[in-house]
Amino acid sequence: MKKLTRLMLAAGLTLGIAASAAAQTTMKISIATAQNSHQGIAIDTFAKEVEKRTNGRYKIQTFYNGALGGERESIEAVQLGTQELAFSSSGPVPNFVPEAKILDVPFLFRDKAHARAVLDGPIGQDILKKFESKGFKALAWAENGFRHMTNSKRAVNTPEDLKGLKLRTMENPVHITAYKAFGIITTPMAFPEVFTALQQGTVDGQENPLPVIISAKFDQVQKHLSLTGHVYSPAIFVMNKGVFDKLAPADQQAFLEAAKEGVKANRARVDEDDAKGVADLRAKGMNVVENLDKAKFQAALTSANAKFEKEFGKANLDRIRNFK
Ligand code: EAX
Repeated sequence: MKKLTRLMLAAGLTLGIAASAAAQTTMKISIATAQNSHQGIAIDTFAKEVEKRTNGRYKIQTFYNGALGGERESIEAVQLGTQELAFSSSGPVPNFVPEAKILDVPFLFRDKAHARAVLDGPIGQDILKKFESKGFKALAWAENGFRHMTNSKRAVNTPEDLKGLKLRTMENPVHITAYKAFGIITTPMAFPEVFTALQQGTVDGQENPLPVIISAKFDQVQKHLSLTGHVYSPAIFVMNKGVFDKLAPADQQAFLEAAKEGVKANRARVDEDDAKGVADLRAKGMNVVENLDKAKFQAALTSANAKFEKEFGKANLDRIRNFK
């Protein structure tokens, strides 16, 4: 009898411990940019919403400024399971999920509304599913925004002005193909190294959306900004698939909804930064070239576009271009 009570007590204790451990499950999520950014607000909102929607049973620890590594490393860590979650631009994603590559094609999207509609619609959702066979649960598409060129050498007014500039690029094969077609000397590099590379003159410039240029304070190390808007830069909430699969169905739902809230906050901040970014960066001393003839930049990519049509199929590209 006594033995039985002891056993029951022990079982109860074990259960109790398991329950309190569940009450404190902590997961990590990271970004390469600063907390005060469109990505910081994305993961901060996500963390808050997960906690709220799971009544505090899950706590999301947030890391900024590449504290856990660059974007490629963070996706790798999620795949391996050493980190549960990451928020990253699509830059390094093709190295893990090649099907996502098509979204990085320059001048594919007319504007943010077009890009968001594609990502939230069947095309974007199909690509999210492709992450699953690679060890990820992709929770949602978010964004960086439209990328623009900055450099320390000269004002870029036409595609000819890009020729011979040494620019840092993301570790993304589609971008590299396109930028080479512009005549740019491409130097792929992880984001956490970019500020120093610009400062030391290892590269002349880089390209990123206004929210990244502002939050990374590139105005301190770059004179010229041209609103080329040459490519839309998606971002993504990714989670380790094994970790996601182990969640109770209601908690899985909570994580998915929290990611949606993160996306809303992220997009609102991108809109805000895009609206005030030019004035802000001018005030900080940058020379900004607006109203470029985009058709000229597009025309300079004819050879690259032929490669993209061959790789992705014209029909697939047109399906995105013509999506309403
Ligand atoms: O995600 O690497 C890049 O240029 C990215 O746009 C940046 O890290 C934000």
